[in-house]
This record gives sequence, structure tokens and C-alpha cells, in this order.
Amino acid sequence: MLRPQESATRERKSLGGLWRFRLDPDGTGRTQQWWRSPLPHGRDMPVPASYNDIAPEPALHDHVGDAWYQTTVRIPARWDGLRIVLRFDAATHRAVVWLDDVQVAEHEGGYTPFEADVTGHVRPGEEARLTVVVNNELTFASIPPGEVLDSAGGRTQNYFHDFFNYAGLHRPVWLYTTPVNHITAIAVETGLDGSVGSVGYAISQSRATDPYPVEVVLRDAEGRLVVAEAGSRGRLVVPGVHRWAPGDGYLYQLEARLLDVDRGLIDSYLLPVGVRTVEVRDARFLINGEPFYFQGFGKHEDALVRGRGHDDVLMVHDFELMKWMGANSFRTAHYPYAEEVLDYADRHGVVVIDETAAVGLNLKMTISRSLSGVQTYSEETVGGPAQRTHLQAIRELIERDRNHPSVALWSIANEPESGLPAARDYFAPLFAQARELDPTRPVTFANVMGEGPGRCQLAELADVIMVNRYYGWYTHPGDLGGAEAVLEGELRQWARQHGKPIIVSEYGADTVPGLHSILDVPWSEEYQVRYLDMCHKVFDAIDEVVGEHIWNFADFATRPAIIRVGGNRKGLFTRDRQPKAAAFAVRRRWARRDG
Ligand code: BDP
Repeated sequence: MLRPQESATRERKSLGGLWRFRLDPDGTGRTQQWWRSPLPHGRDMPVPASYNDIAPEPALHDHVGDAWYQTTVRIPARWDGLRIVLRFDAATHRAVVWLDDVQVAEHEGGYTPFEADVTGHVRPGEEARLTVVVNNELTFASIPPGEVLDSAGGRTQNYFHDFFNYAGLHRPVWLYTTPVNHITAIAVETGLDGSVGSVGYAISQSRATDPYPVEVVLRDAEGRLVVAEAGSRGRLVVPGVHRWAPGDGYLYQLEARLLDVDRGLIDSYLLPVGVRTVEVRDARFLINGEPFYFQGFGKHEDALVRGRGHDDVLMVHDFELMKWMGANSFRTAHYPYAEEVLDYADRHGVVVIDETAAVGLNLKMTISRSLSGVQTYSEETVGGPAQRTHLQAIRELIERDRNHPSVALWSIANEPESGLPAARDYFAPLFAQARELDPTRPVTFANVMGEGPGRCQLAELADVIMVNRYYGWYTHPGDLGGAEAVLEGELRQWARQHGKPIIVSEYGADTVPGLHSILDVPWSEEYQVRYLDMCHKVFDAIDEVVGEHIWNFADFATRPAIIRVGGNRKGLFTRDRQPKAAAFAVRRRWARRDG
């Protein structure tokens, strides 16, 4: 699905702003057909943003169920004769959309876009009522999974992951145009042969029979023509290529053009292209044939007030802080991030591990009474319905992000229970699908503590061993010597058994800024520094370790838990982006590694 853009033949209009909003805890809106008239008792709600923290109301913060959004859209008269599309960059976790009285879209999954051709439902020069119902319930058919419970206090949402279940219209909403005959998809695949680069491309168009001629033009970053070819599939050759590389986000611009001999240009779409290769060879992760060491963070889309709402201001600030730290990469824990984030990573040469929202496929981790003793994988829990949603999530992630040079590795899940044979049955088709959709990138998942090298049934399916480890925090608190021995022993065992590159995708210690101790006292700033030093000493001793992603870039909101004090505090930055002592210590390490 191509993103809306301004080009010679396309226009877009943001629908961001204040929408009318109403919670619907009893689910009456669907039966009473609230989309048919102005939302009764609607209040103002900003889009994009999570709705949860906008007002100081427990009912809003902890809402479980449907929430309704409504706005009025005006269609410019000049759009007459064009194809008009309505697009949501995300609606968490599912949505149904109406224009006036007609349902135009429905989508499952909270972090990937969906759209509807609404040309037949609007009239240029007039306005229409746009209504969306967003539902935030997590069940065993959703990704991530969860269960809705009826408790004395009402309906509550239980889930098996740490971060708070923010919901709403988190990302931009667009109305955009394309010509009636238009380009529908572009896929590129880049290669290198010495100093010669190549850009394989495939362009699809709406007119399948008797298609229009296609022309593809590649320009360099200064806008100079590099090469042009005719045909909907082919390979552009780029002698003396300027590679996309970590720290050097050099982008060419590919223009796909649909042409007609009589009418000239029919449609044009512009796609930034970074020419680079990614490969796993033996125990190395190679970018452009050279070993790459991941240093950076697991992150979250998380901020005060706006929750998971996308915001360019915070995005640029976070990238600047990562640059200040000397980070060269991050993981989109634990869901696909806004596309603006990947664009930024492309332009700045930051490497991304791109993850689906499949987090918490692990009932061993639950404290829910209704699920104690219940198996993770079964027809009642993580089974066929979850697997179908998960396959769709992987498909939508790869279709959305495959053209981003920053994306180097797909992560199809975080910390699933992986020691059971049933895990292999559940995951084997998912790995197969990811590889079939994108043969150019390695595929992995984040392994959880306790499902180590002797037990894990999925490591064999992964190209890279990616592990989240908390020795010195969840085990061995205050005993960094003991933690070091176990961490080193385990990583060496992974290396011996699999001979694959290892990325430590999470390690960290909760820290309250201002708490100090000379002793090894968990939660103190000094303990976070010493804990990270201990981990780094181990990583540096093991050749197969090709990456370290600290958990987390910044403190973030979680569900209520007695192990959380005002959220998860493992950030090197506080939630309002102030550095803790460890930020300075790690910055010194990463500066040394670079030099
Ligand atoms: C890991 C999870 C991550 C948590 C982290 C923690 O992958 O989402 O936030 O632990 O406990 O298990 O801090």
C-alpha cells in the first residue's frame, strides 16, 4: 500500500485536528447506529493521539471497548474526476469507518495502515460526516493477545505485556487523490557489486488488462538524473553508487511514471531508495558486506499526555538524543512504528529492527487467576485465530516497510513461550511467510529468559539469535558477579549450539533518578551504570555477540503492577527525556566503540 503523497499527479489533505469523541462502554453505539447523525454528547479529542491521558478521568484512562470519533470532511471541488481515498495510518486495535451512512472500511490490527476508495461516497465541493469506531479489546484472536474480564468494578482488560494498552487514532488520517488509472504498488530490491549498485523494481498499476507504459527514473540526492528505464519490472544499474550505510543515510529518488502516448503523464509516484545489502553470514551481521555491530535501544512510542500519538517534535528529539548517545540502531519494540519514524531513520542512516505487535504470547508470564495453569498454545488460547491475525500482521508489516533501507531485520514476535513443540507448530508457518514475502532480509524473534539454548524450539528457525536478558535484575538482584557468570555461560552456549550472530535485544535495570548508593542497590543510578558495565564486559568477550540494545531508551507507561513505580523505569532517559547517570556512561562507551 503506497503512502499518500504530493506529486505531479497526487494531492493529500491531513484530517488531523480536533474530532468529536465519545466513549461507549456498553457498546450501544453500534446498535443505535451512531454514525447516522452527529455524535450525541461528543467531546473534543485531538487526532492523532491516544485518548487515554487527555483528560484526568479514570473512565477514559481505563476504558475497555468501543470509542467513537467523528469529524466533517470537505472535499475540494477541484478533486472532481479524481480517485479519492481515505486512509488511516493506524487505529488501535481495530476500527470500522463510515462516510455519512455508508460503511467504507474495517480493519484489525492497531499499528498498520488501512484505506478505502471513497470516490463513490463523496461529492467534490461538498462535505461528508466521517465516523470511526475504535475498539481496544485484546483477546486470544488479536495481536497482541489478552482477555477481557468481568470484575466487580466492571469490565477490565488483562494482557501479557508490560506497556500500557494505549488506544485511539494514534497516527495521521488522510484524504488523498490519485488519478483514476494509477500506480498501486512499488517494490524495490537493491544490490551491490563492488562500486556498482543495482535497483531491482516492480511497479503495479490499477489497469491490469492493456496496462499503460511505465517509465522509471532514478535521480541522485542532488536531483541529477542517474538512469531511466522503460517497463514495469527491471533493474537499474548505478555505476559509482553512493551506498546507504549506517551513519550515512544517502537516498536516491526513484520516480515511477505511468504514461500514455496521447495524454503524456498519467500518474507519478516518488520513492526514496537507499542502495545497500543486508546479509547474515556465519556469526556476522553484514551491511554492505561489512560486519555491523548494533548499538542502541529498544524503544516505545510513548510520551506524556499524547500516549502513543505520533508527534514530529518528539520524534526528532528522540533521534537527536540517540545521536548524542552514539546509537546507530533501535528496535521498534513492540509494534510497527509510525512510517514517519522509518523515513527519518532512512534519511539519517539509522538501522532498524522492525517488529510486529506479537508480544505476550506467553501465559507463563501471566498473573491472571483465570489463566493460571492454562497452556499458551491451545485452541482456547494462542491457536488458529491468533495465528491468522499474526500472519496478517506480518504481511501488513512487510508490505508497508519493505522499501525502507533502514529496516535490516524483521522481528516477528517478542518473548513468546518458545520451549514447547507447540511453539514450533505455531511459528514455522510465520517464519516461512516472512521469508517468502521478503527473501532479502533476515528474520528473527526476541527470546525470553528461561527459554534458553537447551529449550528453545524456535532458534533453529531464526537467522539471528536475539535474546532479552535481565540477570542482575529479575534474577541475581544486587549480585552482579553471579549475574555475570550466568550471562556469559548462557551466551557462550547459544554461540556453541547455533553458530549464529547474537543480538542482546533487551537488558536493563529500573532506576529512579536521584536515588544514589555506593553499594549495589537496585533502583539507584549507580546500580544501573554498574549493571550495564557488567553486561558490556560479557558482550565484549564473546565474538558472536553482534549487538546490544539497552532496555529502554526512556521510561514509559505500563499497566498497574507492584514491580512498577510510575511505569517502567529502565530508561536511560526519564519519560520527559532527561538523562540518568547511565546515559553519560553508555555515551562514553559508544563513542569509544565507534572510534
Ligand atoms: C521484557 C519485555 C519488555 C518489558 C521488560 C521489562 O520484553 O516489554 O518491558 O521485560 O520487564 O520481558 O522491563
